[in-house]
Amino acid sequence: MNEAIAASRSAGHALVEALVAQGIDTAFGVPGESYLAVLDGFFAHADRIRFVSCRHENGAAFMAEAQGKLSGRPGICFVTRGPGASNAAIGLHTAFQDSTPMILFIGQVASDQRDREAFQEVDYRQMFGPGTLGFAKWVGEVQDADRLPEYVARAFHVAMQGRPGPVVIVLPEDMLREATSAPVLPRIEPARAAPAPEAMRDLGALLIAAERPFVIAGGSGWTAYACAALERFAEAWHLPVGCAFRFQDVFDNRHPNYAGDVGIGINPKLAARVREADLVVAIGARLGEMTTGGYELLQAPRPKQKLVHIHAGAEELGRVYAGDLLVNASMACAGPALAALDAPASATWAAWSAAAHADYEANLVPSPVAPLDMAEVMKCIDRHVPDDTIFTNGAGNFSGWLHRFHRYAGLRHAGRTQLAPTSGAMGYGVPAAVAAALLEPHRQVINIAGDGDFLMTGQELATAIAHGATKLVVIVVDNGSYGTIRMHQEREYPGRVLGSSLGNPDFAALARAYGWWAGERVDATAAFEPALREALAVGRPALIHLRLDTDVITSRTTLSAIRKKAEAA
Ligand SMILES: Cc1ncc(C[n+]2csc(CCOP(=O)(O)OP(=O)(O)O)c2C)c(N)n1
Ligand SMILES: [Mg+2]
Repeated sequence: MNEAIAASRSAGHALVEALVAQGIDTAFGVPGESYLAVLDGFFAHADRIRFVSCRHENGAAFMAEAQGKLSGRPGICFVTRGPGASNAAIGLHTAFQDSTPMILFIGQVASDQRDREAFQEVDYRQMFGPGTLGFAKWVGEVQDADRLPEYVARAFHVAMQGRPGPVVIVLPEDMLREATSAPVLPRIEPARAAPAPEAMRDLGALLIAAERPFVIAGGSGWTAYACAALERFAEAWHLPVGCAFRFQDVFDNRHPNYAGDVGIGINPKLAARVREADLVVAIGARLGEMTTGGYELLQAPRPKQKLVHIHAGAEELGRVYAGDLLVNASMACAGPALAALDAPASATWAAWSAAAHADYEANLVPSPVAPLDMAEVMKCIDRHVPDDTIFTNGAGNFSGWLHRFHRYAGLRHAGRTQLAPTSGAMGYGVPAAVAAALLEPHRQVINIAGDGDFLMTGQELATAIAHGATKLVVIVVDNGSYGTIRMHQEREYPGRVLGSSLGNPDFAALARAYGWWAGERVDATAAFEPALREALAVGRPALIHLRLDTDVITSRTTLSAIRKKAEAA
């Protein structure tokens, strides 16, 4: 495309050209009459970019969020005004909490109808604007077709720079139809903050002075190169490395320095170790509620441990914690700087580090459960799928077995292998899996879903078939319950159970109705392996329905034990 003289075309076409120029080959959405000119642009450029039409905007937005997580560049979602934008809000919230680059384009009423509460009119700057913490880094509205490339370019910059996150671009219907000869702008690379040399020297000094250091790695913006550098840093300094909540693929789980995940359902020994550390070096992780055990493992606002926090977003530094050293740096620059730090010949804490890994290994040994042992299910999956398999999940206790027993291959070897919402959004797993299967069709994708979680976005099974996904297996863990909530009820109000029981469909029959393969329901551990073999070999999307006793509420305890304890208290 010649940048200097672009032929005149509608702004809708120019927008699709701009996405192509940014390297985007897939956009997700649900069509609406508010952005027909953009759909026509997708039609015109169908040889270079596809529009994946979804069955609900929550599915489309989650798919775009997953695209952002997988690629490190903004995931792209298109929705129509009021109703479409409202449905897509959960994807924005997830991208915000997970620091995922994403752009949500929303069709808007025509400019000459504005402010009348015209059909489906919403003011998105108010709805998602920076005043509403948690939805968007920036909301822009394009008034002038000639400035559309400028808005798209800024959206890409804002979504990727600093702490990555979602951006909303509002597109008035009449603007999209206007002709423009504005040239598209070249591919954007985010500006990246690098750590100052003095900061690295200070970090070295803090490490030398420490006795029990601990690294928490996580957040977004990691590259394979930066992850490899982090590994070299951990090896040279003999540091134990834990991964932040739902960023378990930042560090290879099989590496001898790996200490486990610092998230929900944390290994108690790991929690004790983080508390006991005298220096915590948080690299890329946000230090949110889930990673800090409710701001308790690291006490807010002044932790007992010395704290070094390295983060790409300056506004994250000192937001909650008064750290001893705050370093504003992108992971792409921080990784190599850490690897370049001169390490001492030996570290006094080498045994502490080895013990951290031994605790992680010991935590992989489950206590047996009958008739269906979820730990064995996870181990069986790991035996049958390659390292670069992408695992997705939504929210619910079922995810605890995945997070505890699956060993995520590090991003440095396999790219991202974990698509999971730190926002705790139920319904994330199915659309994320469909997106992954469409975007990276050569890789196997496994979604572990809860029965509650699955039905929030299960309609996207249709999208998987319509767009030709193949290497995709959904495993529904059916305990007949919004089990997580039941667990909290039994803890806080023992025996007073309301609203958490589920009447479920026949999940396998449902999947078959969508054109998926599904076998017999799996009620016992021994039946899982043959079901998985078939699902992996069938050549089209497959669903496995597992029946789990409601009482088996986590990998560590039962509902009856929780209730008994609460009643005794
Ligand atoms: C969109 C959304 N709605 C509600 C919740 C609150 N919530 C968290 S876990 C959960 C139950 C999950 O049920 P299920 O998927 O069956 O998993 P289980 O806990 O039974 O393993 C609920 C309702 C949430 N996290 N997200
Ligand atoms: Mg359930």
